[in-house]
Amino acid sequence: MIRAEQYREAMDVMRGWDRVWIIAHAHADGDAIGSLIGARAGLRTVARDVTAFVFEPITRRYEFLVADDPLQVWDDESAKATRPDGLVLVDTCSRSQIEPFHSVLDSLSAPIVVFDHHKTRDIEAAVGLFDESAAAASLLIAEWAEANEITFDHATNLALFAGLSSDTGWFRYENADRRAFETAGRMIERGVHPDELYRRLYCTDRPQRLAMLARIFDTLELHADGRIATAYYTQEMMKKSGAKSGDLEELVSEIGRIGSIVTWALFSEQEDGRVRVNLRSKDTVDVAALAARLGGGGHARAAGARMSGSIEDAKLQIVRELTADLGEHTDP
Ligand SMILES: [Mn+2]
Repeated sequence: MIRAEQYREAMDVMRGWDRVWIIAHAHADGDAIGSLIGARAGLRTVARDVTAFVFEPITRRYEFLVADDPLQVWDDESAKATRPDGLVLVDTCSRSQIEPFHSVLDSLSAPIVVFDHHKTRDIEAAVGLFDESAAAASLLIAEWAEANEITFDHATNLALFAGLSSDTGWFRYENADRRAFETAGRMIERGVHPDELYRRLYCTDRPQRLAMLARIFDTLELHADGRIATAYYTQEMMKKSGAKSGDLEELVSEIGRIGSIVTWALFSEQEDGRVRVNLRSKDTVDVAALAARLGGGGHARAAGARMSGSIEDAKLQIVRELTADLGEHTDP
């Protein structure tokens, strides 16, 4: 838990800033986007020039959250002209997650304030609001605003709720604790309608997403007596189904519906030919540890990394590692 006092001290540091940049991890998910929007709104109460950056255009699903106030897509050129007085990092504190920003980060003298709930941490912060027990970075932003008596407008409340709900799988995951529900409750009090938000976020899939799911399910394999599952997709499969990257968010969760599975992996061939692995675990297995060994990061129940070599090689390696991890947790 982070105390109200710590949130206020963080604000005292930020109060002196005029120009502020806010960044989150690449491939911004719901929580990253919610945190960016919330941090931007909060910072605007103290700083004159606040820009929240994403490294790619955001997923279509979340576009309505920033329809009136878009997030800035990062490009090195515009960054060359100016430098911020302070940098705020949300939903990550890991270099590998902000690759496009490396050259700027290395030459930046501005202090960094971090709001993060991940285990992996290798960026030096002037103020680190780290809380692994927090269900989402959006929750930390909401608490920070409350501690500093900042009132958000409706659009910002919606974005923070979207962030908190997406990182908790709409309040289904282990991290959906009392604090998450209570924070959500306060957002509802301020006018968020979860049913309406759910429809706008999750009942808007394009048929191409389901076409991809069908193809991915075709690749499904069970290992270790059905306790491990793997599946994959290739660029070729994307082409054939007509899916774009925006159609593919959180496909990995669909696999976990099989009862026998304890831990699972979805491999995806990236445009550059590298393989990304998304790892999930229902309990016992800490996939963050495995992801970290591969140079990636994440949470105990959801993590990811990039791997070189073929999908087949990656699969062999991951199944071997997950089998070993499972073994450690099996009672004799
Ligand atoms: Mn998060």
